[in-house]
Amino acid sequence: MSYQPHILADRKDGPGAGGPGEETSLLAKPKPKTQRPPLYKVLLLNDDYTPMEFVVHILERFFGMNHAQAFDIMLTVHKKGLAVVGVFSFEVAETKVAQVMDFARRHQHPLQCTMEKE
Ligand code: TYC
Repeated sequence: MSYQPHILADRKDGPGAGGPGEETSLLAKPKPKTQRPPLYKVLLLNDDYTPMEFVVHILERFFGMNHAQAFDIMLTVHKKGLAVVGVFSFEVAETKVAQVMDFARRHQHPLQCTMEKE
Protein backbone atom coordinates (compact mmCIF):
# COMPACT_ATOMS: atom_id res chain seq x y z
CA MET A 1 0.00 0.00 0.00
CA SER A 2 1.34 3.48 -0.85
CA TYR A 3 2.01 6.12 1.83
CA GLN A 4 -0.97 8.48 2.21
CA PRO A 5 -0.07 11.21 4.73
CA HIS A 6 -3.40 13.06 4.30
CA ILE A 7 -5.25 10.15 5.84
CA LEU A 8 -3.50 10.62 9.22
CA ALA A 9 -3.32 14.40 8.95
CA ASP A 10 -7.03 14.76 8.27
CA ARG A 11 -8.25 12.47 11.05
CA LYS A 12 -10.70 14.14 13.44
CA ASP A 13 -10.51 11.43 16.10
CA GLY A 14 -6.77 11.10 16.72
CA PRO A 15 -4.66 12.45 19.61
CA GLY A 16 -5.42 16.06 20.35
CA ALA A 17 -8.89 15.89 18.88
CA GLY A 18 -10.48 16.21 22.30
CA GLY A 19 -12.32 12.93 22.07
CA PRO A 20 -13.25 10.73 25.01
CA GLY A 21 -10.56 10.81 27.69
CA GLU A 22 -9.01 14.05 26.45
CA GLU A 23 -10.13 16.88 28.70
CA THR A 24 -10.01 20.22 26.94
CA SER A 25 -12.08 22.30 29.37
CA LEU A 26 -10.16 25.13 31.06
CA LEU A 27 -12.24 24.65 34.21
CA ALA A 28 -11.49 20.97 34.70
CA LYS A 29 -7.82 20.83 33.72
CA PRO A 30 -6.49 17.38 34.63
CA LYS A 31 -3.53 17.47 37.02
CA PRO A 32 -0.37 15.98 35.48
CA LYS A 33 0.65 13.10 37.72
CA THR A 34 4.39 13.67 37.72
CA GLN A 35 6.43 12.95 40.85
CA ARG A 36 9.56 14.78 41.87
CA PRO A 37 12.31 12.48 43.14
CA PRO A 38 12.93 12.77 46.90
CA LEU A 39 15.80 14.98 48.09
CA TYR A 40 18.33 14.23 50.80
CA LYS A 41 20.06 16.59 53.22
CA VAL A 42 23.74 16.00 53.81
CA LEU A 43 24.67 16.79 57.42
CA LEU A 44 28.04 17.46 58.95
CA LEU A 45 28.44 16.62 62.66
CA ASN A 46 30.64 18.34 65.21
CA ASP A 47 33.36 16.57 67.18
CA ASP A 48 36.10 17.75 69.51
CA TYR A 49 39.10 16.65 67.44
CA THR A 50 38.78 17.44 63.74
CA PRO A 51 40.68 20.69 63.03
CA MET A 52 38.55 23.62 61.92
CA GLU A 53 40.72 24.21 58.82
CA PHE A 54 40.18 20.61 57.76
CA VAL A 55 36.40 21.03 57.89
CA VAL A 56 36.65 24.28 55.93
CA HIS A 57 38.71 22.45 53.31
CA ILE A 58 36.09 19.68 53.07
CA LEU A 59 33.31 22.20 52.50
CA GLU A 60 35.29 23.96 49.76
CA ARG A 61 36.43 20.75 48.09
CA PHE A 62 33.27 18.63 48.11
CA PHE A 63 30.49 21.18 48.42
CA GLY A 64 31.76 23.96 46.16
CA MET A 65 31.67 26.64 48.86
CA ASN A 66 33.94 29.67 48.82
CA HIS A 67 36.19 30.20 51.84
CA ALA A 68 33.83 32.60 53.64
CA GLN A 69 30.79 30.32 53.18
CA ALA A 70 32.80 27.28 54.26
CA PHE A 71 34.12 29.04 57.36
CA ASP A 72 30.59 30.15 58.27
CA ILE A 73 29.09 26.66 57.98
CA MET A 74 32.02 25.13 59.85
CA LEU A 75 31.40 27.57 62.73
CA THR A 76 27.68 26.71 62.71
CA VAL A 77 28.50 23.01 63.05
CA HIS A 78 31.05 23.80 65.78
CA LYS A 79 28.52 25.85 67.78
CA LYS A 80 25.26 24.00 67.12
CA GLY A 81 26.49 20.42 66.78
CA LEU A 82 25.50 19.90 63.16
CA ALA A 83 24.43 21.69 59.98
CA VAL A 84 22.97 20.89 56.59
CA VAL A 85 25.75 21.39 54.06
CA GLY A 86 23.75 20.58 50.94
CA VAL A 87 20.58 19.00 49.51
CA PHE A 88 20.90 16.47 46.71
CA SER A 89 19.36 13.49 44.95
CA PHE A 90 19.90 10.18 46.74
CA GLU A 91 22.86 9.16 44.57
CA VAL A 92 24.67 12.49 44.78
CA ALA A 93 24.10 12.71 48.56
CA GLU A 94 25.40 9.16 48.99
CA THR A 95 28.52 10.03 46.98
CA LYS A 96 29.18 13.23 48.99
CA VAL A 97 28.87 11.35 52.29
CA ALA A 98 31.24 8.63 51.06
CA GLN A 99 33.77 11.20 49.79
CA VAL A 100 33.76 13.12 53.09
CA MET A 101 33.97 9.98 55.25
CA ASP A 102 36.78 8.54 53.14
CA PHE A 103 38.76 11.80 53.09
CA ALA A 104 38.39 12.22 56.88
CA ARG A 105 39.36 8.59 57.54
CA ARG A 106 42.44 8.85 55.31
CA HIS A 107 43.54 11.92 57.32
CA GLN A 108 42.70 10.15 60.58
CA HIS A 109 40.06 12.63 61.68
CA PRO A 110 36.84 11.42 63.35
CA LEU A 111 34.62 13.76 61.30
CA GLN A 112 31.14 12.33 60.69
CA CYS A 113 28.89 13.05 57.73
CA THR A 114 25.40 11.60 57.23
CA MET A 115 22.34 12.06 55.04
CA GLU A 116 18.61 12.08 55.73
CA LYS A 117 15.51 12.36 53.58
CA GLU A 118 14.24 15.92 53.42
N1 TYC B 1 34.83 21.28 67.00
C1 TYC B 1 36.02 21.19 66.16
C2 TYC B 1 37.16 21.90 66.87
O1 TYC B 1 36.95 22.65 67.79
C3 TYC B 1 35.82 21.81 64.81
C4 TYC B 1 34.80 21.09 63.99
C5 TYC B 1 33.86 21.83 63.25
C6 TYC B 1 34.78 19.72 63.91
C7 TYC B 1 32.90 21.19 62.49
C8 TYC B 1 33.84 19.05 63.12
O2 TYC B 1 32.00 19.16 61.61
C9 TYC B 1 32.91 19.80 62.42
N2 TYC B 1 38.39 21.67 66.41
